[in-house]
Amino acid sequence: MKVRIRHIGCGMNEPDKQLAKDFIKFLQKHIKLHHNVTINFLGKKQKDMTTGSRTDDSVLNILVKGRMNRDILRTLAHEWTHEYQRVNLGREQGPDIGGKNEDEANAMAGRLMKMFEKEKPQEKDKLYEKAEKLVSLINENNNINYNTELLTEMKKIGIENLPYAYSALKRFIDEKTMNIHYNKHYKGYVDKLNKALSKKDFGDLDLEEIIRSIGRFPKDIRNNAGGAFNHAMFWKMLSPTKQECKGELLKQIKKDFGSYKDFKNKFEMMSKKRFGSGWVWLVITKRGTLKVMSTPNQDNPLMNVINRGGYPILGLDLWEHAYYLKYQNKRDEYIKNFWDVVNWEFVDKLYQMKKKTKLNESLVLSMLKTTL
Ligand code: MN3
Repeated sequence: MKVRIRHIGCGMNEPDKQLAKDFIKFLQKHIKLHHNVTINFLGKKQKDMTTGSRTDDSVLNILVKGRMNRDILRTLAHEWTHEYQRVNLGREQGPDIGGKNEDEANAMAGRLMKMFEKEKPQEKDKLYEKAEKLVSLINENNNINYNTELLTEMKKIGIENLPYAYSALKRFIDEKTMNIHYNKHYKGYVDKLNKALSKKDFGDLDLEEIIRSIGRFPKDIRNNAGGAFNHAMFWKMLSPTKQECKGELLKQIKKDFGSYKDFKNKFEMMSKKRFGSGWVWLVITKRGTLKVMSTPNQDNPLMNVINRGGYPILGLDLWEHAYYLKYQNKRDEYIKNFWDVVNWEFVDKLYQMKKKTKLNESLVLSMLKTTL
């Protein structure tokens, strides 16, 4: 593996260049890439970038302009993590739940900076030098009114885009409900989660890691992290075009439930039995088998407070906010129509991926296990 470094009008002096080189060595030690990358330290931002960007042919662009500091290295660590996700983990096309790639890169970058500071305490002063300066540089470059929040912005949990129009799932749910569900309810969970996370330093975690370790968080984080994660999954589990369940997944369903019809019946029965608000899930267990289960409120089978959970690969929102405008009290009908919009292609991909990785291990956590 080779790293090619280019300095393009970035005004880095020799000590800065050395620091950057040391940092790249450090990155390679902890997040090993096996392919060649080019790192451009730029004096001027390119289009589509704020402080960093990346191309699919492994070129990382990092905005420097005059000074080397913590935020610049953090940006580099962030883009480097994305390279790892794309090439080593093959995540580019893969299912990316809850903005996982982005959240994970943010969390990783934060962690890597702390580790680097521990390894190189003599560089600490330099790293923190004039962090505000970068912000003002970006301001004049962009003509966007950034404020100092930019520095903490990177730690936030992101919002998942809706992969279709609000009206695209009409057979299942109407445009108005979809709009309110996505913009008011889902975004509300993410906003409240970020607000709650900012009150105390819980460490740099991505959303999935928060879910997996939810027991150590207060109740409001449990509700809002659950709401953020469940809905981020849910949007991806729905498809505007009707799909069939097939392949490996169908085989496993037949094996664990007897037949596809038996699985559907079980899923519908569990949905109807859920009293009040909650979710019903198809879950892959630690043993690699499939099962149907239901969770109350915004809990998720992946939460470490849930008994005999697992990784959910399909879920249905049973809150009234998901269906009431269209179905009112006819929740059974809403459950029935769900089958018309299941994105089986996505569910199958998720199943394949989770079958291969150890269920109770976050990829990034396991990468850094020795240092945590
Ligand atoms: Mn909902």
